[in-house]
This record gives sequence, structure tokens and C-alpha cells, in this order.
Amino acid sequence: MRLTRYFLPVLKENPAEAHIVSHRLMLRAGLVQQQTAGIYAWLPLGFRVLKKIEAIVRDEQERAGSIEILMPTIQSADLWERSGRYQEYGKEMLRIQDRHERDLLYGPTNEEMVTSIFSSAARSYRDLPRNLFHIQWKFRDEVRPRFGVMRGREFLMKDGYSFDIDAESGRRSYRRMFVSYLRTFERMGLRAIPMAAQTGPIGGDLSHEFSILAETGESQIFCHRDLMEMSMPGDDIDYDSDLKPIVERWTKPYARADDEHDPAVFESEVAPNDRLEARGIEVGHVFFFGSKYSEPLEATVSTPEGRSVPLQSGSYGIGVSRLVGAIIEAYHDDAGIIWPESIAPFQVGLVNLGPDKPECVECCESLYAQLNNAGIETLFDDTSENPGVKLSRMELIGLPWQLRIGPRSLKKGVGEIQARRTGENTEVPVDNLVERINTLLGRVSA
Ligand code: 5CA
Repeated sequence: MRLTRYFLPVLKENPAEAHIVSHRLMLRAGLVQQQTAGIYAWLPLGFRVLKKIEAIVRDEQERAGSIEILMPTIQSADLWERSGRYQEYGKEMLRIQDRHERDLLYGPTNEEMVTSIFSSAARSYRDLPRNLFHIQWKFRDEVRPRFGVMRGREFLMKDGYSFDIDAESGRRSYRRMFVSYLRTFERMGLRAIPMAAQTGPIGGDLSHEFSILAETGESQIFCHRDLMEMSMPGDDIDYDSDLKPIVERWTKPYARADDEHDPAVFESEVAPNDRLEARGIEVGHVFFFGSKYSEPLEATVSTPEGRSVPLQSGSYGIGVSRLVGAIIEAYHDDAGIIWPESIAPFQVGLVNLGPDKPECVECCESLYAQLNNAGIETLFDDTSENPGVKLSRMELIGLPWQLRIGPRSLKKGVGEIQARRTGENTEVPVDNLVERINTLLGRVSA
């Protein structure tokens, strides 16, 4: 993408309304723009990141056997009246009336709808287990929307729902999602700690919050230090096997969200040096609630013995739009964002530092064509602005690799590659630049 044809509205000044670094950087780097309290438009650069996160979430969901659907944002109040949540949800739910004065709502979550969809077709134990997910906008009329996309009113969530014949297999489905969450966040460069949590308006008696550590986090975390170092289930993970040992390994060391924390138990179970008390950002939350929704909605299936039983379910959420902010909280410096490669909007920022020099223009054009041919996502700063402006903008938007072409180095036949993360600079002969970038990106060079 050429910057002269792109839409990247970066801000020079720090926006006064942004109180935490991720919010500030998201506005400054032109990722989002606020439309009204807690509601954001995603600009091109931010939208690319959102899509990358979505793709990782989708990939890991599918690997764990979950199937993608898409439910609407607007729901009828009927099902919610049957489950009892229409009243219970209170002011956080955005209620709407259509022209026929029928009650609708903008979905804050989808337990009722998905239960109704699934049970309209599932007849017996043969149709189970199944896990359906979607990635869809939600609306919650939060009392205090704040920190940008971190606590929005409209936000993008991956929500998945499992259906099983009995509680034991339901818990197996829960464990499958638990393990897939560990892998999902790890792929984004995040260490998310699963902690026993309360279930709130979703319900049930088994629940874990997945949180990453950040000073600006809204929740308090109490856990054993070992959880920061624990090894992840690898690519050879078999989701058909019983994942109990992995879940037990991860849930054995003390880890509780604030609402489940008991200081006496923490002190008796965890030695002082092993205690980690920190602020956290909740990026995911899993629940097992059995028949809480299937019973009132009469969502039943027949057992092998011919008995009719309510479906056993859990729900599994990931804050897709919140993750953009959470990742920036984890990866930034004074100059701007430092995207992990897996979710960077572009892998390479190609900067022409001599836009008025024909040899620089020619070299950059050739490199840009080569990078495109190699399938490397490149943002090409082909503007005629001065080098200082260009370089600080590149730092701000945080692409993992910068490739700089300037008149002085070009005389020596080299360009410069700079790693955003380390700030390390390497001069590389112009003819080898693309190959070197390929290697740095961990791709097999041609
Ligand atoms: N139905 C269940 C699971 S599918 C559910 O709604 N769970 S939740 O309420 O915990 O939300 C799931 C995730 O969405 C949270 O872990 C959080 O990462 C994200 N989330 C929740 N509220 C907001 C919000 N106001 N702004 C941004 N992200 C949010």
C-alpha cells in the first residue's frame, strides 16, 4: 500500500480524552475514531489489526472443533423473556422498538438465540457434541465506557457455545475451549492467565477469566508466579483426547480474579516470593452453566435410552476489539506501538528518505514491487515529507520492520533495515534486502 493513496490520519498531539497509553496510541496512530461515547469507527490501519486478531481466533476455534456461524446483532425480546433475562439484564441492554411496536434489543450476548437455533434441529445424542461460534458486534450500555475500545459500548466479541448430552461431556467441551484459549492468546504474543471467576449475568457455577497483566488493567489479579512461565500446549495438541491433565496443570497453582479471591487461602497456598498481585485486562471468559438456558427454552434431546433431557451448555467469549488495546498496552514504547508480527497491520514499512532523488525513487519502486511479488504486506511511505516526519510516523504506527532507503546509504549500494522492537539497525546491500526481510519474517526465501 502506498501512503500517498492510503487513509492514515495520524494525530500530532496527544488527545486530551485518552487516559491510558493504548487509547492514546490508537487515536494518534489513526487506528480508530470515536463516534460517540464508547462507540468507535475502525480506520484502515486499525481494521487490518482487528481482522488479523479475528483470523487467529477463528483458526484456533476451528482447530478445537468449533463451527462458525453468524447471528444477527438485533434480537427479538421474546426469547429473553422466556429465559428471564429480559428484565434481569437491566439498563445495560439497549432496547429498541420497531414500527409495529415489537420489542427488540441489540444483543449483549447470544445464549438464548443460539440455544434456540441449535435445538430447533438437534434431536438426539447423535447430534452432540457441537460447538458453534460467531464473531459479531455486541452492545452493552456500560455505565462508564472508558479506555477507548477496552471498555466500549459497541464491541466485537467472539462468542462460542457448546452443546452436550450430559454435564460430564459438557465439562469436556469446556476444557477444550480452555486449552484453545491458552493457544489463541499466545499466538498474539500474550500470556493470558486463566483465573477462577464469578459468573455474573451469564450464570453457572464454573467459570474462568483469562487476563493479561497490565498496570492499567481494570481487574485485580492474584496468582502464582509459575503461571507466567508455564509451557503452552503445542501444535500437536489433540482436542479429541481428554484435556483434563492440561487444565489441571493450569488451574492447580493459585489464580483468582478479585471477586473470587480469599486472602487467607492465597497466603496459605502461595509462598511470599511466588505471589503475584497485579492489575489485569480480561481478554476472555469461559462459562459452564449446564441447563440454565435450555430448560426455560425447552431445548431437549433424547438419550440413547430414549429419555428426553435438556442440553448441557457453556459459553466462551473473547474480546476481539478489546484485544487491540490490550496488545498495545503490552507492546509499546515512548515512540509508539510495537506490533507483534502475528497481528501487525503490515509487516514492513518501506521509507523513501530521498523522495526528490531519482535514484531513491527508482530503488524504492523496485523494492516495493519485489515485496509485493513476494507477498509481504508493505506500507510504502512514498510521500515527499521530510525524513523526521516519516520516521517518527513509522515508529508511531509500529510496523515490525522498517526498510529505509536514503541518498547517502544508497551511494554505498545499501539500504537500512530497522527492527522496531529492538531499534537495531542493519545495513544490507540493496540486492539482498527482500531476501533478508523474508528471512527475518521467518519465511523460506525463494
Ligand atoms: N456470553 C459470554 C461468553 S460468550 C459473555 O458474554 N462473556 S463476557 O461478558 O465475559 O464477555 C466476553 C469478553 O468480551 C470479555 O472477556 C471481554 O474481553 C469482552 N468484553 C466484555 N465487555 C466488553 C466491553 N464493554 N468492551 C470491550 N470488550 C468487552
